This record gives sequence, C-alpha cells and structure tokens, in this order.
Amino acid sequence: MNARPEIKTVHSVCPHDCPSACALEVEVLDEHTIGRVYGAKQNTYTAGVVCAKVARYAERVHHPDRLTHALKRKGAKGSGEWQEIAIEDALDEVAEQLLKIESRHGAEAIWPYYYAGTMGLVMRDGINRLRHVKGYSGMYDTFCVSLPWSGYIAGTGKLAGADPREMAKSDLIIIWGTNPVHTQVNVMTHAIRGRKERGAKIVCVDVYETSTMKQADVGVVLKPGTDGALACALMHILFRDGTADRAYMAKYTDDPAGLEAQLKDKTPEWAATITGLKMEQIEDLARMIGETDRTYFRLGYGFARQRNGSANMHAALSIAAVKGCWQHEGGGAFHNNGGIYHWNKTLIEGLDVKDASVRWMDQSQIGRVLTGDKAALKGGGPVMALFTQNTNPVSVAPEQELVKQGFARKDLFTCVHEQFLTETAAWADIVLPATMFLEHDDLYQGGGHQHIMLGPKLIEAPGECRSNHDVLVGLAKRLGAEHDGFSQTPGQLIDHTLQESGWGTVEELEKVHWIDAQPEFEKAHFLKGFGHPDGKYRFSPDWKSAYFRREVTNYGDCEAMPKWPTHWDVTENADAEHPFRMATSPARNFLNSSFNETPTSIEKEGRPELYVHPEDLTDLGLEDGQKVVIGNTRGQVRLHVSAFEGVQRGVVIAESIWPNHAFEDGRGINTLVSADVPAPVGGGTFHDVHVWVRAA
Ligand SMILES: Nc1nc2c(c(=O)[nH]1)N[C@H]1C(S)=C(S)[C@@H](COP(=O)(O)OP(=O)(O)OC[C@H]3O[C@@H](n4cnc5c(=O)[nH]c(N)nc54)[C@H](O)[C@@H]3O)O[C@H]1N2
Ligand SMILES: Nc1nc2c(c(=O)[nH]1)N[C@H]1C(S)=C(S)[C@@H](COP(=O)(O)OP(=O)(O)OC[C@H]3O[C@@H](n4cnc5c(=O)[nH]c(N)nc54)[C@H](O)[C@@H]3O)O[C@H]1N2
Ligand code: SF4
Ligand SMILES: [Mo]
Repeated sequence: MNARPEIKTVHSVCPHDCPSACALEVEVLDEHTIGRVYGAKQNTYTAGVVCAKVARYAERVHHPDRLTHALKRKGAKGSGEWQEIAIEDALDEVAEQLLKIESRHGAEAIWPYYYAGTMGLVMRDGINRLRHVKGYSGMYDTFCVSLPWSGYIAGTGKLAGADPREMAKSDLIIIWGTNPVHTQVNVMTHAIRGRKERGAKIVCVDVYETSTMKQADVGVVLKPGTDGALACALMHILFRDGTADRAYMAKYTDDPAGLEAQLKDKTPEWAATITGLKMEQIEDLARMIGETDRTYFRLGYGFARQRNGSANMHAALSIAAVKGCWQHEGGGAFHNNGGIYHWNKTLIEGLDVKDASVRWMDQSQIGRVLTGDKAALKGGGPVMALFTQNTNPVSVAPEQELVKQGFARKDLFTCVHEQFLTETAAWADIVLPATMFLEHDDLYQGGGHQHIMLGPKLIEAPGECRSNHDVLVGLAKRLGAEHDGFSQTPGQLIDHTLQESGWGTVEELEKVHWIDAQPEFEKAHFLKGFGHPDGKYRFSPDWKSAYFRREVTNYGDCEAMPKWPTHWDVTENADAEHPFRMATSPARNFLNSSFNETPTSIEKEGRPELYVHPEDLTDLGLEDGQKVVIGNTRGQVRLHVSAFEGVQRGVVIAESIWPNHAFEDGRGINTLVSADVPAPVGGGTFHDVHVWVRAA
C-alpha cells in the first residue's frame, strides 16, 4: 500500500459524504502534491464523471489554511488565541483530561462525536472501538440516514434495490426528493443514458425548481412534506384506471386489497389541495407511470428530512410495488445499497467488547445534550468531554443557539480532530490536525452504487497531520485501552475486514481497485422475495420492526404512525406567526460544511440567500435582493432575499450549508432547525422548518 509516485495518475476514491462515492484517478505530481482529479473511466458507475468540487481538489489538499500542527487554546474559549504544540504533547494532554474526567464523573461523561466527513470504514468508524473499549457514551447518528432508511426498509425489508446503472434501460426515471446535479452527479449520467439510448422521460419531484429539474422532462414542485399525498393519489389512479399490477401484488405484497381500500378517498383532488399541485399534473404523472413498466424510482434523502419523512419515503416507494415495476429491467426503486455489503466490522469498531447498557445520545440533539437537557442526556449525568472527528456540529447541527451555548461551557473539555479550523474547532481546548484521504489508506463502499473500493495513501501529509486511526492508537496507548484493532495498521484492518466479510484480500483489491458487488438481477429486484421474513413487500409497515438501528427501541412515537400510506400531517406547518415553510437544500459548490473553505466554491455561491416567490415578496413589501431577517421560536437569521419563480407561494429555500460566520451576526441557517425527534427513530428535519420573513 505504498504511494507510487512514478505513476502519474493513480486510483483513489472520493471520501466525502456523498452517495456517488466516485472512483477517482488522481494526478500525483510529487510525493507531496496532486494535480487534477478525474472520475475513473473504467468504473461502470462513476464512468469518468466527478463533480467540479472534487475535480479541483488540489485547492483543498494544498489549502494555505489547512491545519498542520496541533493547537492548544491560549485565551478564553472561542477567543481564537492559540498556541502551536507538538502532536505528542497534545495527545498527552487530551489523554490526561479524559482520564481525569473519567475518574471524577465516570466514562459516560465522555462523548466521542463523529460523522461522515470521511466515508472510509477505518477512519470513520474506528472511533467506536475506543468508545466500546472505554465504555464512553454512544452517539446515535441521526443527521442523515435514520428517516429515509427506516422508511425504505419498512417497505422492502432491505436497504438495496434495482441496480442504478439500469436507469440506462428505463423508459421513465423519477428522481424524487434528491437534487443529483448538486448532490450526486452520477445519477444524471445514467438517467441521461436512458434518455439518449431509449428516449426515457425524466421526472423530478422537489419543493423548488432545482438544477436537476431544469434538466428533466417533467418537473413537479410540491409543498414540503406532502410527498405522501402525491404518492397516494398516484396509486389511487393506478388502481382506478386498471394499470396497477394485481397479479404482481398478489404474489409479492402483503395486502393489496387493504391498500386499495385505504386509497379510495385519496383522490387527485384531495392530493392537489395538500400538495399545491394541479389535478392535471397528478393525472398526467399517474398516466405516465401507468403506461410504463420500466419506471425507475430514484428516491433521495431530501424529501425524508421532514417529520413525516419516513412515512413519505415508504409511500413513494410503494408506487413501484403497485405498478409491479420491480419485475422489469430498468424498473423498480433504489435509495441506497447499504444492505448488500455484509461487512464484519468487529475489528474496526471493537464490537466484541461493546456493552449495550451504556447510554447513547442523539447526534442531532447535541445542543440539548451539552446544555443539560435531561431527556437528551437519557437519564445520565452531564457530558464533560467531547472528542470529535469528521464532523462540524457548530455549523451543521440543529438548534445552533444551544449548540454554541454548549460548546462555550467552561467546564466542558473539547478535543476536535480536523483538517481545517472549522467553527467547531474554533471552540476547542485542543485541536489535532488530520490527514486528508490521499494521505492515508482506507476502504470505501458506494451508497448510491455497488462498488467496494480501495483508497490508498498517495502523498505525504503536511506538518504533523495524523490520520484518525493514528490519533486513536495514540490515545488508546495513553488511556490504557487495549484491543487488537489498535495494534494494526489501516492496511491490516482493511485486509482483515475484507476477508472476514467474504470480499477477498487487500492485495486482490489493490490489483483491481474495486469490486462490483451488485447482487444478481432477481435478488436486486426482489423477485425471490422481499427482505421481510414472509418475503412480501409491506404496504402496511410494522414501524416498530422497521428500525434500521435495531438497538434503538421506541425512540420516536411509532404508535402514532400511519398504518398505511397517507398524508401524515405532522410537519412544522405554516401558521399565523410563521407564514412560510423553509427547506435548506444543499448548494452545489458546498458539501455539507466542507468546501466552504475553498475560494472557487465561495465565489460561485456568492452569499447566503433566501429564494422567495415574487408575489410573496410583493405581499411582504420587499424588493429582490433586500436584506431580511427570518425567524421562529428557535432564533433569527439575517440574509438577502432573491426573487424566485420556481417555488410555490408560502415556501422559501435557503441553499446550504454556509458557515455561521457568512451571516451578518454569526447566526447560520441551522439556528432555525429543530432537534425534535421524529418517528420512527429520530432524524434531522433540515427541510421541515417554519419561519416568518421581515425587512431587516
Ligand atoms: N453539493 C452538495 N452535495 C452533497 C451534499 C451537499 O451538502 N452539497 N450533501 C451530501 C450528503 S451528506 C447527503 S446525505 C446527500 C443528500 O442528497 P439528496 O438525496 O439530494 O438530499 P438533500 O440534498 O437533502 O435534498 C434533496 C432535495 O430534496 C428537496 N426536498 C426538501 N424537502 C422536500 C420534500 O418535502 N419533498 C420533496 N419531494 N423534496 C424535498 C430539496 O429541496 C433538495 O433539492 O448529498 C451529498 N452531496
Ligand atoms: N441546514 C442543513 N443542515 C444540514 C443538512 C442540510 O441539508 N441542511 N444536511 C445534514 C446532513 S445530511 C449531514 S450528513 C450533516 C453533515 O455535516 P458534517 O458532518 O459537518 O459534514 P462534512 O462537511 O461532510 O464533514 C465534516 C468535517 O469532517 C472533516 N473531515 C473530513 N475527513 C476527515 C478525516 O479523515 N479526519 C478528520 N478528523 N476529519 C475529517 C472535514 O474537514 C469537515 O470539516 O449535515 C447536516 N446538516
Ligand atoms: S459527486 Fe460526490 S463522490 Fe463524486 S467526486 Fe463529487 S463529492 Fe465526491
Ligand atoms: Mo448526509
């Protein structure tokens, strides 16, 4: 696994939190420097295409502001006064603090907090090994996947679906609640192949006219949180018009008659009122689906970031079963392939020493946890130490006012391991400098496709940067934490994990760069049965057993969830005080809070803006481009409005995630987002926010 500097263009993998997980070819100029980054041409999913952010990755790796040495806080918390210290001294200090806090307050007072800034299995998940060996508090990861994944699994019983490359063989591709032109560009490669090769129609369902919708044949702009209503009306019409596949449903689904009865009153008229769509739009889309066996539902994350998001994911997914699309190549549905890899991560995560009785706390509720909210603390004592890797909560987490109050606590010890001095790192006591993906070995899987890929170390890291693994090993030694995983190199962990999971050895993977793990057609299309014990697709989900995190029981209020697809009206609706519904949809040139440090991204995005319908602007007495303040019970945010026709009245969009400091008074968009716990298992409701809008 050595760097091969004599070879100019070398294989790697994009490590970012993006379903595309692109296979890369990287120009290595010398042992410290890269040039352009390309998509690997031979990889059948990446097919030579990467997003612009990563094509210009040299800007990020060789950024002048990269952290290269450890920092110790000199002034008050958050003061920005630092002293550079040697990395070994920094690790000594972190270990000393953690041991002190453990002896005074118990191991559960320490909260390792991480997410998916890198998607490498070793560097992302290794932190759990330290957690399990030491008995530190657990973190339940709710930012992203809990709502969509539970909704999908509720229907299929498995997180997998029709091969996304099959979109090239579809006749109708429905891109629902995702904006791939911004968030996972390769979806477009395969959808557009379908259009070119067979005249496939592309439909896009979103809450505003996105860059993806501009490329679609049909755009459906509905009100946020109303996808369940649209899905029900579409299914109602399929039953009504005789285009539902009754033979398929009889064989493969739990209770089609029950569903049909439930859908009787879910008419296009009913759905038009809820979604704000025209009845003809709903009828037209239903007719297209009804006429097209090879309809492919590409279901995204975005529409599930609503309090009813799991139910809406399940409702949209159910259309594919009503129409029987799964039987046809180029038909069916897909969200994520997490279920196909059968990883054994015992060594990486230290699962052999896991104590299930140790508390876990909700990632999205970090503000409440750090400010002592009893429910968020799950009945345990206060968190006295945070150790973070791969995430930037003082920017991306909901309820920013609480998050910042928490990080400002004088009695909280915070160590942040980062590549940049992020808004989270700025509050730390100790900051450790992290390697970037080209500077360490790791193993990756495609969420939006089906490849297992190797990302080897290609260049040397600057200064004293350490990989996540090396930092964990350094801390484990000092903390007396023993586990086999701490005595292995990343290359050995990769090899062991591959072998234990049935994917060969690291040497084999090195030769081929990636493994295509796509299950055979019949399995991927559930033609041998769905993932539930009875093999049936569930129109009527058992929400309690649909949890994708089975250790999390009774987290949200499952009893209150609808038994059948419907419009479950639990979103944060507009009211007299807050007349607008806001979504914080991802901007093209940022990736969560990453890339908002690179000059080209900042230049392209301009400034934080709120897209508002021109007639709403008129009603508010506001001009295009005017500065406004928007708010709700959680706080207020200042930004500029931009007149935008491609949104329903009463809906506003703030493309994200700008850093807090890009806003006039340092309050970013997540000030307004709630950390309430949606059923069934919690999850970030980043696009489910009501606000008022006023002149600033
Ligand atoms: N450029 C860029 N790329 C990214 C990211 C980024 O921040 N920027 N983030 C990465 C991460 S972590 C993830 S998880 C993925 C997520 O990628 P996606 O699956 O695309 O999910 P989101 O980006 O959250 O939202 C997608 C779309 O859902 C829309 N939406 C919001 N509410 C509703 C609704 O109620 N109904 C419907 N139909 N649509 C709705 C939003 O307007 C947005 O256009 O993208 C990854 N890629
Ligand atoms: N308003 C709004 N907020 C959102 C969302 C939204 O759509 N709208 N989306 C939500 C979603 S889906 C997600 S997933 C979260 C994601 O939010 P974050 O978890 O903050 O996401 P990233 O920006 O991907 O990564 C965080 C940090 O990881 C660091 N990092 C990368 N690689 C490494 C490494 O190898 N080691 C170490 N130590 N650090 C590394 C990067 O420098 C970066 O600062 O944001 C959520 N917040
Ligand atoms: S599309 Fe996603 S996976 Fe591909 S290069 Fe861009 S950020 Fe990375
Ligand atoms: Mo995410």
